[in-house]
Amino acid sequence: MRFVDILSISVSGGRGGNGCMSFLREKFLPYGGPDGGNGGRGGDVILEATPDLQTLADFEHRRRFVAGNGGHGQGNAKNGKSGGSLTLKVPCGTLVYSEETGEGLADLVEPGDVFVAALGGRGGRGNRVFASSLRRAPRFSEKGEHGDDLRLRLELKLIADIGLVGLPNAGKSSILAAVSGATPKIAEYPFTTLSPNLGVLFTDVDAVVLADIPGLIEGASEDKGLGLAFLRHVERTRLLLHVLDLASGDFEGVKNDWRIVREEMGRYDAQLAARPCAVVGNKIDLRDDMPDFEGFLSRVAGFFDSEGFAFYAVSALSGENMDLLAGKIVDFANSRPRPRGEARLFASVPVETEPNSRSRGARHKVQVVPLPGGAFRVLHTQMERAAERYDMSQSENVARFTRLLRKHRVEELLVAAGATAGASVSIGRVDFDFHPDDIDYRGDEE
Ligand SMILES: Nc1nc2c(ncn2[C@@H]2O[C@H](COP(=O)(O)OP(=O)(O)OP(=O)(O)O)[C@@H](O)[C@H]2O)c(=O)[nH]1
Ligand SMILES: [Mg+2]
Repeated sequence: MRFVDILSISVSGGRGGNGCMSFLREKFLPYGGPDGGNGGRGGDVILEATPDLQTLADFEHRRRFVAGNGGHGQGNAKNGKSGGSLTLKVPCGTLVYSEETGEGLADLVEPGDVFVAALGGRGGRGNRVFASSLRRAPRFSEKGEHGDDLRLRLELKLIADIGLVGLPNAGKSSILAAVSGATPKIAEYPFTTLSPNLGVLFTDVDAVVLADIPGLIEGASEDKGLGLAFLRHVERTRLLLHVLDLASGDFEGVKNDWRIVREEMGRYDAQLAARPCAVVGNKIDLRDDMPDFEGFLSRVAGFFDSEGFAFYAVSALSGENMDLLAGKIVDFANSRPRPRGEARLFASVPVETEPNSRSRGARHKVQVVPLPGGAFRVLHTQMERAAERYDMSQSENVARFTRLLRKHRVEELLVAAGATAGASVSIGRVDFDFHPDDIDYRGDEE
């Protein structure tokens, strides 16, 4: 399967069902009370992190997700069914951004982390709800609301404890295979690894996750080789293992290899270059091909010692010193357990507290915005929602809505903004013609 780590999707909550206007009709009971039920709530679109996925590739073929609509209310006080919610599984480490604003909305790190990406619309209320001792026969009901509708950018930053970095062909994938159960592709040519591999090393305390990424080369920051983008998958590790190929037996060459990778990492992110790092000199099984292997190895070890980095000489192929390396990895991971949740770049929103995308940026002050062509838009969250909810084919709803406009002095504001009779005015998703004062006002209160 292709490795995909950035893409956009669109999500829509289901529509709320319409409320019903109905009156009880029974033989011998000609004037029964209002009995219209409520519409059901629209379903939500939810993102949930799972350890079973390591890529966003599943989203490549389907980008649009719509949850189920709520059922309409019916007579006989029957409420509509709630719409079905849709849960989309994403890999652990998925960041969610609003495509429109760029705002970070959630960072799903731990298995089971969830984020309500799009809330379903509220169901409309049936006329039964509006009955009171003063208003015995309400002849109106509400329509269901639209669900949230938004575009999201998903970006995966894998969650791993330890990251393997180095030049192509150094043996990163071989080391991953030797210390964990992973079976990455290993071959004698550079750029064998084209997308990150994760491997797990089980310890008494916990499982340590290692990430093996494609090799970096000089100029990776200018997009040479596979570029630096894959470094995002070691960004959240606590320790880097920098793998060096010792096969050349050339001290200056090894130092140069080290420098290249350090510099490229520094260009990606200075923080990454400052991350705790241990150096692994690999392929020491080839010592017989080198004239003064011991002298070479002690120079390399001395260099890293003076630089302040732990150094381990190993052979992923023969297994020499691999137990030692695995032991060091485990010690490190146990002494510095992964801070749960703290790896998050920003808070993820748990499902029980509504993310309430609607209250996010709610507009409480009425604004009238002139549009080209003599039209106007009224911005005000409560009125926008009412415009959507009120079924204007029912005259009592028209009266209710008119009262709301009066309460917020919309007519005056429109006139002040230059609106003349017949101007087109939009509130939320609904358009009206502006006819000042032509709707008769019956004084009963909400
Ligand atoms: N002799 C010897 N060869 C090794 C050792 N470790 C790895 N190799 C070989 O080196 C080559 C590269 O190994 P990989 O593990 O694919 O290297 P990599 O760093 O993952 O390479 P890229 O994915 O291309 O960045 C393969 O042919 C391995 O068999 C070792 O300890 N000794
Ligand atoms: Mg590899």
